[in-house]
Amino acid sequence: LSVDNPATIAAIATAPGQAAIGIVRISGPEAFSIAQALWWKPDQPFQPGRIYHGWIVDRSAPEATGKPALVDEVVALFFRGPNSYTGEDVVEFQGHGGDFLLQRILNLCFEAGALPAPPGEFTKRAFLAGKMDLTQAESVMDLIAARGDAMARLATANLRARTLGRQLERMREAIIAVQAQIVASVDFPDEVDEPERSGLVLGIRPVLSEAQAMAAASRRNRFVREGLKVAILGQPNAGKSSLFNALLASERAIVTEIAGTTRDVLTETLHVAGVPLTLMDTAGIREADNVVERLGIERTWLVADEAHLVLYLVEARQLIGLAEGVFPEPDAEPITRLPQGTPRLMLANKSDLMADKPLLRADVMPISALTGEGMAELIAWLSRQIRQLAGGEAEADRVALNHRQTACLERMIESLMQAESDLAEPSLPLDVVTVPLTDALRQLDALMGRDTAEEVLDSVFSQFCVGK
Ligand SMILES: Nc1nc2c(ncn2[C@@H]2O[C@H](COP(=O)(O)OP(=O)(O)OP(=O)(O)O)[C@@H](O)[C@H]2O)c(=O)[nH]1
Ligand SMILES: [Mg+2]
Repeated sequence: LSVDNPATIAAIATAPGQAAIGIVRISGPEAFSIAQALWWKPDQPFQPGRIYHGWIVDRSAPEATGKPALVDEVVALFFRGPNSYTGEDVVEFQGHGGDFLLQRILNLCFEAGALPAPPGEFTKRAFLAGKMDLTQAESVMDLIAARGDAMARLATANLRARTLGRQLERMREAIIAVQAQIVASVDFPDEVDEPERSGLVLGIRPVLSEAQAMAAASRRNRFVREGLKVAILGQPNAGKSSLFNALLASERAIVTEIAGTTRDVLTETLHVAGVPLTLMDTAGIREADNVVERLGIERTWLVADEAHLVLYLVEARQLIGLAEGVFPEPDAEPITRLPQGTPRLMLANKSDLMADKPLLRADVMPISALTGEGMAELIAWLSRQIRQLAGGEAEADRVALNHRQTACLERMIESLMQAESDLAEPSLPLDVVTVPLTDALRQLDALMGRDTAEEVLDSVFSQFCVGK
């Protein structure tokens, strides 16, 4: 088996468990004939782009009447390569969604000559067939794994418009242009003058800053992929668990009037502005005698340190008569211990008990976990924080690279910086600079999953008309 003569593969494409529909997918040169072997009408010629309705049969296990055993009633879709997901001939059987049934159809495919598809093999074939670049293949995975709308939107943008791939391609062309000037003058010193080093630096610098901006935007956007942790902190009985429940619209946490109710950290997901927030309810902070409560409070501080955003609750009535910026005795010390760089919002809870004495402080947001007052403002604050963390709305800012892509991009940045500093060293011969530039190109190619040495050469000869 080779790239020219690949195996025909088959796999169950839907998740395990019971469902209305389950799909078995076959891809490869034998896909149509394997489907034929399973089809109830042995001589029905399948037309690509058509949908067929009928039965899958098991010819190895005939019934008493001598007819092949019926396996499942299905809808069958036929795609003739290259007009398919993988670029090969593809057949999809949409049967009833049961594990046993789908496994039985799959086994029939194997008996007819298909091989089990390793994980990701269909998308890998799509990539090898040039249907998508590597970042698009990864976007397919991202889309499937997306936990929120923001990540799904980034993934679909790259899948549809190849936003990332096209940006990387522009960088690649700029590096090749610089590389070509150097290689041409080094290989053909008689025909081509040595290029000005300052001009070469000017060629590299924009790519370097674009790559650095991309890495920075991606670091900022990491939460789009991973979500944001939001910790709810405060004194016992401030109403943290009540707020947690109110935001989730569910009675998830135990709420009582006993101070020290919550001990363990509770976490649940809440979606705000398309981003999954991991909301964390914690044990109220105080000098506790009880060993269990003390352990709980230790966890509160661990949560505070790892949170991206902190909501700190104080009971509104405790703020009566206090000036802006001043908090009651038991809160003052914990507030100073909150992690410095983490954005925080001070909340004055139980505002419903203050009907006649409104708080006039700009540094706290009045809310009531009981009546829902202030919840819209709180959500608005969270969305604002998310927008700020995400940086701008410009297309260049809308990247969230995975680990592999980040590693490639960072190595590429290092190589470009190396090239720049080599160029600044007049005693170094020019061809030394080709080493980091070649490496930068290799990283870019790895990022997109392609191979290029040839193209550098092509570019050298096409740009410079070296003659002969
Ligand atoms: N009136 C009023 N009561 C509230 C409000 N929020 C919470 N409470 C009450 O305050 C008490 C404590 O609420 P909890 O949510 O358990 O407080 P907590 O901060 O989680 O307390 P610990 O888990 O002990 O740290 C309960 O009796 C709640 O019903 C509110 O907005 N208004
Ligand atoms: Mg609680």
